[in-house]
Amino acid sequence: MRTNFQHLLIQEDNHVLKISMNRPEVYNAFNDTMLDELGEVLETAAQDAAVRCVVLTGTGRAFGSGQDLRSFATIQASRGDTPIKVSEHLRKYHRIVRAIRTMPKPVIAAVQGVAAGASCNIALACDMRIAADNARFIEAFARIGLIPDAGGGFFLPRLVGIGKAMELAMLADEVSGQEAERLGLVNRCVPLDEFEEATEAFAQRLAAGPTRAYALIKELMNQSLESDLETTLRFEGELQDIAINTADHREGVSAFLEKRHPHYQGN
Ligand code: LHQ
Repeated sequence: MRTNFQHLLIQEDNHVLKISMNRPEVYNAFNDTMLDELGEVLETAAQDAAVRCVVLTGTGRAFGSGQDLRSFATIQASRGDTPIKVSEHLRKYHRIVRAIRTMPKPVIAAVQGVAAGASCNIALACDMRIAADNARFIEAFARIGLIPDAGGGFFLPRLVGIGKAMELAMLADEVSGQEAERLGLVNRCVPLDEFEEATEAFAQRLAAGPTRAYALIKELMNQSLESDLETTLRFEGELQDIAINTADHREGVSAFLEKRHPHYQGN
């Protein structure tokens, strides 16, 4: 896997791939290079069997501040009075959201400090979120007359319900780490001085789990978000047919019967 990125730091340890967005001087705002690099590394990680859990985080005092407004203003200015079609540019975000959702392994967002705009929504697209108690989630879009993008229109109402999603999107107020935990926006919020250790423990636990079953769980949950009971029951059967034939399932049952901890290989 390529590790020499301009705006990403990459660490691989014990089957956990940690991707740190690294433009701390702008709170890790997305420019084109960082968007492309993140898309690339996520797609590579999806294919790499040695990676069994991915952690997405930010350096400095933020997870990320969304689109780099300075670099986008330059593009806007160069167009003069011609209307801009931002949907082309948003494809770079869609590549990232798709890579996260289809990745056959867990992806955790580890959020400390600011997570605003598209960065907030990339965190919401991850499978789970761990936050430090200094986290500041901001659906910042309406502050500048925009609407949630980068998947926020899909994940936000599904995570917090339609009423709260409307409030967060329209008022664009900050949500603290503790409040995010209460709302179900994050899975857990921990004190900042325990954040790194807690994130690592969370990721290592997932990386030691039955990775193939996790991939099937993702498929099931993704499908369930857009489906009815009958279709979901049928799909559960199809996926369980796969899970029951995995080496990890056999190991799990053997470990249970032998009263020991299972050692999952991820297949
Ligand atoms: C930034 C940014 C930033 C550049 C902080 N850009 N420099 C998609 C497609 C096309 C167009 C538009 O958008 C999108 C999707 C989106 O993501 S829209 C939403 C874009 N993001 C925002 O609107 C958030 C903008 N940032 C803020 O409102 C504040 O910075 C927050 C509330 C995040 C943090 O406030 P503070 O804690 O007071 O920090 P700060 O404002 O002092 O920021 C620290 C530095 O980071 C500062 O630089 P400086 O040189 O002055 O120290 C900021 O200019 C820079 N920065 N966000 N998105």
